[in-house]
Amino acid sequence: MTQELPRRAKNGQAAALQTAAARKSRKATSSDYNAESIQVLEGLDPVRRRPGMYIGSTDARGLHHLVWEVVDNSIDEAMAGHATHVEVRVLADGSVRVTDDGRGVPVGRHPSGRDALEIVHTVLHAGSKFGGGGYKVSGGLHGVGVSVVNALSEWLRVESARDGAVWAQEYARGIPTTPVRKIGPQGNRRGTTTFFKADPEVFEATEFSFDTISQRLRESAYLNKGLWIRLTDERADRERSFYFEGGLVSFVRHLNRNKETLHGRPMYVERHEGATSIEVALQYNDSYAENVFSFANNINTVDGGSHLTGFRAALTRSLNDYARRASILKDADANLSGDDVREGLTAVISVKLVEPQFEGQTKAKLGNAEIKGQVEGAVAEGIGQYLDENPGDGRRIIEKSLIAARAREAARKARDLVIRKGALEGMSLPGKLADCQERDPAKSELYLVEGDSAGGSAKQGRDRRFQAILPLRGKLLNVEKARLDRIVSSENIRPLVIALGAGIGDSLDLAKLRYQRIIIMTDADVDGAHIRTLLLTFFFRHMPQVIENGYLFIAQPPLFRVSTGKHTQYAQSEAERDAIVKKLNTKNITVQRFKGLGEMNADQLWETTMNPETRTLLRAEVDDAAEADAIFTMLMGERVEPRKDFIKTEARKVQNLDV
Ligand code: 0RA
Repeated sequence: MTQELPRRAKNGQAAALQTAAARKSRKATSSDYNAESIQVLEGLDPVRRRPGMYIGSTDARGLHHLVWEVVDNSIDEAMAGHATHVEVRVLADGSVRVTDDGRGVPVGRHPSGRDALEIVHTVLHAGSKFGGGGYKVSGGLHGVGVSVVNALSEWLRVESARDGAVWAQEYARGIPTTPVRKIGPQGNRRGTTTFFKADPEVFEATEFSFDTISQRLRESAYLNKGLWIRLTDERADRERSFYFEGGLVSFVRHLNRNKETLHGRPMYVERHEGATSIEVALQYNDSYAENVFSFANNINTVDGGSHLTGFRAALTRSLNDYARRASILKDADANLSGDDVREGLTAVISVKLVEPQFEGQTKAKLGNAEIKGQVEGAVAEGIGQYLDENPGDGRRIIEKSLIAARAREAARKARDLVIRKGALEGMSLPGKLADCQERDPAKSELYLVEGDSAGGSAKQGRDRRFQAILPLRGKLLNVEKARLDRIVSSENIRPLVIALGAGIGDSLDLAKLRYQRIIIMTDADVDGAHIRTLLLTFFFRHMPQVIENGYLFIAQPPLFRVSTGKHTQYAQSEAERDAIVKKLNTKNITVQRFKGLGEMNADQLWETTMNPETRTLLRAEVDDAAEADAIFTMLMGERVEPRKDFIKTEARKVQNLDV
């Protein structure tokens, strides 16, 4: 290996220079090194041309994909049993360092003549060709390879401690700037360290978020019990370590941390079958929401798949079996449905398998058919045994499911009543709704407006051809604390459900949704924030498909109007107002602060908040379902203490509270 180095040095430098030149000319020149360098270029050029194809986007989410990619390689090494510690450090200059104590990325001459380390970092999808085997991930945005990170980094440096030495190589935008060099003896160091700086030419912003990284690393630590993960942020002198002896049991406890649970200890199932491992933890709480997360090879399979199907089948079957065994359900009683037994359920399902097949548009659905039966068998056996050993817990869970079944029946009746009543009135749309003329949902917008006076301005200001207005008055029901039967009969939610036209609960049919832009428009004050949160909770809990399809938006009314008599400008924040005032410095200006939507006249409301040409809308998105659930539980749930804690912490961040 050592004797290879001088040649590699020459080759490495040549490759770096020639690739840069070739990028301009797009032509191969004569020498061998050039031909090789062009191969390198062809390897990563598509990544720089279409980064979104490889990391999803170039916004904050795509940016963080760089970290996940590098960290996941280290976690793969830990899953394969070769590493125990992973450390992520955000450095003072905004670059990131990821270290593990695994075997080190292979170094040395590859049959192609180039160094293995260089190939892994400069050829698309090369990583997997170096064996390692085990639970490597394939498909989707995951496991695209460190070469993608390299291509999208202003610079990257990798160090691999193995075979008696520490080896290093550096790159700029994916192109080697040094050969693979021996930088010192191995000593007692082992494993891989990667430093990289996201390329500001590629990303809209290059600032990494401590909270986002922390959240993800915490989740990885839950999914890999016994693995130590540390996060350090030099920018703010913060540090956090994750290590969970209990793995998924700790995960479920964490998800239920602000809820009242029905049984003290989560149920836990672990089974290994050949190279496949299955792990499931679950615990019921007294809420009405289902909170089930599934993973395959540490990837959050948000669209479920065979492991989730197997889990659900086992849960319904084993709870019904138990209920009959314990004579809680009698011969004449109907079985509990899947929906009934999943009310108030928090569960995490994690499978690890050698050749995962990820399906669907987002590659977030596990396809391997054999997994269904394996999960179903393991879970049915585990739950059955738990219930027999803990009959008190069993009874509480079955009773909760029975109440859920009755509530579902009551909701069905209430819904039928609503529909029949609507039919009797001839028109099923609520009287408060000022509908639009457009009938194509893709072109229709519904504004949900706080209060009658703002509703009035909105009705006058709108473009009635495609904009409908539904004023919401009075207290909105907190859906977090209510079951579906109360929700469909609530005075404020029912008109909303009817106006949307898609039904709710079991009968929800998104194809019938009358508007594909649903826009929450509330005042920029505390009451407005409250109503907005209630509405977001409603959609998140009862019509998540509306959010998933990108149909839910939040309007951004301005806070200030700055006018010079001739010209008028609007500002959405104090900073924006100050900037405008500063610009107009030589002039006579009036600044008006809008206390609420009702203070704006119809023209102003149209111009600032409703006109598609000039308005800004925020789209509601759920990035992290576990975190979103935790926040809604905390903001809207039964427990007061977590809410107080949250308000205290968040209050420190608030600069200007408008009460
Ligand atoms: C394939 C083979 C071997 C190590 C790795 C991959 C590896 C890759 C990364 C990426 C980050 N940390 C890593 N640690 C290890 C080694 C094969 C061998 O030594 O026999």
